[in-house]
Amino acid sequence: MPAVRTTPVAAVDSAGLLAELRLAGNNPGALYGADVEAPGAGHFSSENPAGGNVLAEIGRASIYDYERVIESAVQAAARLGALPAPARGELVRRIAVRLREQKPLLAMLVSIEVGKIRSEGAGEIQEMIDIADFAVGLARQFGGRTLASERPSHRLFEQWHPLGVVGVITAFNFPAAVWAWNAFIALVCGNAVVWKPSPKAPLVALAVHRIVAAEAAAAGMPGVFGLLLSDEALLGQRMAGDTRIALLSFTGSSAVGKTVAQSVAARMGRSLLECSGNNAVIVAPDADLELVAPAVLFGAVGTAGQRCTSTRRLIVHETLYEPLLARLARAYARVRIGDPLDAATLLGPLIDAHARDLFRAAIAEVCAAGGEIVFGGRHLDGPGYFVQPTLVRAHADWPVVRRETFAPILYAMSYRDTEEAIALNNAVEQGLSSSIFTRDIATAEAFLSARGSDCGIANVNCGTSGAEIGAAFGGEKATGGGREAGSDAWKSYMRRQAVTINWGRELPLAQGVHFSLDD
Ligand code: UN1
Repeated sequence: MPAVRTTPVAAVDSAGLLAELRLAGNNPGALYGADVEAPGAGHFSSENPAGGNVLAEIGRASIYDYERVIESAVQAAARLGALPAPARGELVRRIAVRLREQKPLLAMLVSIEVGKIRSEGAGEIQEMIDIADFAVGLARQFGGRTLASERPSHRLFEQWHPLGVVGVITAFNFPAAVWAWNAFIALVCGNAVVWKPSPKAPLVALAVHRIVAAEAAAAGMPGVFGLLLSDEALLGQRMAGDTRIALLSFTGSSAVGKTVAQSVAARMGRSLLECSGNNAVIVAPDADLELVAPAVLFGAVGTAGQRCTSTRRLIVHETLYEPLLARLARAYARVRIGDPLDAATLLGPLIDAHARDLFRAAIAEVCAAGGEIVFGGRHLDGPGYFVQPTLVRAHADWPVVRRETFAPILYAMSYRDTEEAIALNNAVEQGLSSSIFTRDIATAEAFLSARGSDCGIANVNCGTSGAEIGAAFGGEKATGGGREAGSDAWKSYMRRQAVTINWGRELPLAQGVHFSLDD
């Protein structure tokens, strides 16, 4: 396949973007991994996936940097926890103002560093703003339940306190928003936050960190946001084993998530996991294909298939199987592949050469198993890591269909009855997102019932990806069980305390127990 043309990063730089963020080696002193004066442990590179060129050399945080960042977070957490929650909300409100101002710049940086198309880069920053606004409101709504005590003149209630330091390890695909889900909620809950972003997206992390750290310092709360940049596993492992980190939030593969969970559990810490998905769309016989086609296109091809919520499996009623595949093939053929900064592009690059290799390996494996490619299947010549949007007739049992490949590959299969479709939806290790297209209330309700989808997200007549921040986000089984962002996900970032106050003159015991020296 011919190579795609991309906007040279130098052209963007001459427009002042990178210079304004003091990146791209203009000011090497600004790029050290723990945001300190001197690097301790060498460098690693940030690469532009659309061009394959190096954007910046990043100083790797050392073990000494790690100690300094964690210790200052411990001290900052003590100060922050003493601040009333609405005052913590005020800090997040100020951050949201700055994010609104910087949205175009940050969005473009997301596009340059991880290859999201412009609209999705903007959506990423909007998701940060949305969760910030949510956190500001939440800061005035923390409440514990008051319960009916069985004892006279007793009051029984629950209250919530901050945990201390929350660690957040994020993936490249949502290089800012997923951190914000965790960080802004953790902050209004009264915790300091130490962030270890993906080594594939350090510039986005640095830019975000600059903004939030400046606002925290201006609010008299320096140190509440810590940043550790490294391309080595060591610091993440250290975070997992570090008793000073009360909660460790991890976003990434199920395989790594499992080791993180084990290390954190070994010290009786808490982990919050948001791991792999293998999300399916079920298309019922009465589905409206006018809705299905764009939903599947966005779910499977959007973000180059690199969302944990991306649609990877298409489970179609046998009566609609051929017409839908034909329709999708026509849509796939019209997808513009190329420079994520070009407004006409729908499909940007995969994140790196390794991701492209995994795409190629999955295509080879599905073809060897007997899969039939309906559209795509090929990668484009460099520079950059572009692949075609790919639609394959496949079988639910094949190992390649059962694992998550972070690429725009959609495996299609047909079914006969709703029970079978739901069984196929649930027949994978992962349990993040799912959706069904139907106008039939019984079919929809079967999908939503306890015997329906086993995923953390179950949608009707909209796709698997692109959730709002309002509901709790996360999934079951190998996805890890964590819930982040909206609803009552804040409870993960606090410790609950049950309180009984006896305001009477007697000491009655619960459960009618008598324990007295007098009779
Ligand atoms: C992820 O891919 O890690 O629901 C998060 C969505 C986005 C978040 C995805 N709001 O697709």
